Amino acid sequence: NFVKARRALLSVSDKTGLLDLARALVEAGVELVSTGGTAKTIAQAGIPVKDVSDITGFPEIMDGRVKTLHPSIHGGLLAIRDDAEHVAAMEAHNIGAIDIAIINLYPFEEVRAAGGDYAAIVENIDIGGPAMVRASAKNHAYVTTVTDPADYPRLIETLSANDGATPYRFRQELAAKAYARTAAYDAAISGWFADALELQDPTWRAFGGKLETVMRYGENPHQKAGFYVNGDKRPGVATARQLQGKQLSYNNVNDTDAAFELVAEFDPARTAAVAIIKHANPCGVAEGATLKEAYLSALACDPVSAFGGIIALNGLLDAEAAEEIVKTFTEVIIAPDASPEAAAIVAAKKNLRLLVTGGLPDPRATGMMVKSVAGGMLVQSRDNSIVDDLDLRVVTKRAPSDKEMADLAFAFRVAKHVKSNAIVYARDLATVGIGAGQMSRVDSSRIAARKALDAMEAAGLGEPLTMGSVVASDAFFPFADGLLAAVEAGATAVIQPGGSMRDDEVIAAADEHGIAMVFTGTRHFRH
Ligand code: 93A
Repeated sequence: NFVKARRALLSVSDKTGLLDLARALVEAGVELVSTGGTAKTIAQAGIPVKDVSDITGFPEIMDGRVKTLHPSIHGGLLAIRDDAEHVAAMEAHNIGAIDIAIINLYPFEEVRAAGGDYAAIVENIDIGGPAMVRASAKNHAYVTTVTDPADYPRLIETLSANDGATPYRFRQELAAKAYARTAAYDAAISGWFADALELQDPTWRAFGGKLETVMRYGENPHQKAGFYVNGDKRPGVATARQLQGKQLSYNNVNDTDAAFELVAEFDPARTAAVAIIKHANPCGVAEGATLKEAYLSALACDPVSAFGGIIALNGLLDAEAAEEIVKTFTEVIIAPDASPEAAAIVAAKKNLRLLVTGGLPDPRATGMMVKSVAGGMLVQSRDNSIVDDLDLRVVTKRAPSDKEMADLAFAFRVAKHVKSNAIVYARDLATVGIGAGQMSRVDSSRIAARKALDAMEAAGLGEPLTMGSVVASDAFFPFADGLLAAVEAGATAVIQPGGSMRDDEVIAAADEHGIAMVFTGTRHFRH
């Protein structure tokens, strides 16, 4: 169960905490063996350390590509200590057992994220490190494998509490973590290759990610959760800088992602736009001449649901917008940037999280999306279709007016980000009613219209904002009833993919009511 540590191998790219650890190991009577740069760092601090070359009798060659890939090292890591043949082999070849392996890998993910060139990224694919990690973790019956500097204090405490030995359970846990690390590492490499070669089907990549944050809990307090990042450096929730506020929760990250991906559909060179998200669905989205104007229009769509929402802006958060936003209880604000005045206004709300991303992601960008199911996961390319690129076809007698057309495009852009079945009413480039996530399309229609009535009452208006609105549907209307519900709510134009068996009936119903209808040919299911 307990294995006394006599010799440790240290080979680390991230030298964080290295010297404290090295000192503690020496104090615990452990002999240190180390690779070039690591050995140098340790020796310079006056701590006794042997070079791997002294052990292997072989110099580090090929710019370090081959330094620990040697039987003296791998034999020392893999030998079964109470197997007579293994022991005989160790003696015959003068191999000394290695009891602790302290290894962290070439910073492949960091170099990739920093936008290193192809050759630099390839050079940062570590071979010897993962080989040692996997070897020592396999031999966890005897060897302790530490791949994360965050575990150094625990190692030191464990050694000192057990008279320089480690217990089996400790080695087992660290072995599990070691394989999680090498798996994530290789997943990052395959993901980089697939991206670099623009290979969009899942054949070319394994899915993993590096555990970035352990969260307090998951979707509910009794669930465990973590945030894994895959090294993709596009602006977004994973790469954002948090300027203030509490740690993001699992739900915060999910909703913030939904908010920012939605608002990124609005080119800031063309318009200011704001999205308010609750439970991963928008409860208000609007364009405006300014972000303040856009925010107020978005808020008017469903001010009740906006309470405790997540707000994304497609431009620099300015003081005027910030002043309005802080009037309503908000969980998170995410924007490409924030002015110092705006940041100061937000600072008055201590818990409000403010994230800046440095830019907007490209909605046309390729990428892969993952969803887990019992026993596995589903992977698909991102929905990077945007309404500007679609071949819009007028199918009714009446064509939409320019104003209707602008609202239709706006509504379809939003509908892409609403859980199916999605119905979005819009007027004057703002949502006025959103129906999300219903099992029947007509129910989503009814809910969206009902929301518009609520907003009317809240604003003390005489008629619902759906009067004279347009409506978008994420998928075709299977029957005329969904369209008739929209007519009843006061919509004058419709945008939908088309392609139903009963398109003719739906078009006839639209013509009968003087509705203008546009087919996009593209569906935006989102579940
Ligand atoms: O180039 S490698 O793939 N070949 C090796 O034999 C090897 N041995 C250790 N990379 C190798 N390493 C890695 O070197 C370790 O995983 C660690 O990240 C790094 C430590 O190098 P240094 O001690 O010279 O800073």
